[in-house]
Amino acid sequence: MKQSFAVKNMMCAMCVAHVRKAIESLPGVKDVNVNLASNSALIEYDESKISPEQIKEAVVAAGYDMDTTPLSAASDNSEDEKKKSKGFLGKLFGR
Ligand SMILES: [Cu+2]
Repeated sequence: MKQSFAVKNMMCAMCVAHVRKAIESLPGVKDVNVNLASNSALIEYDESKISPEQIKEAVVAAGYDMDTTPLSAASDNSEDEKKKSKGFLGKLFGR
């Protein structure tokens, strides 16, 4: 499962490193990519081993905050792709 979550209270690269460390040290987390510009963390995790709530706990323990509801941008990627191809086909058929 790969999802993006909103992370709050990050101010600089050090914060990003703290948040990343807190998340990546958790069991069940395979990969973490924390983005300061978008205040988000793209997390690849095993949902049978860890929940967003548990990930949030680690982020809060590190001094930051995280939404447990995934950002739609990450989970809706396939939807966007569908829309794009629909538009492309629409153009192709002159609609
Ligand atoms: Cu900082």
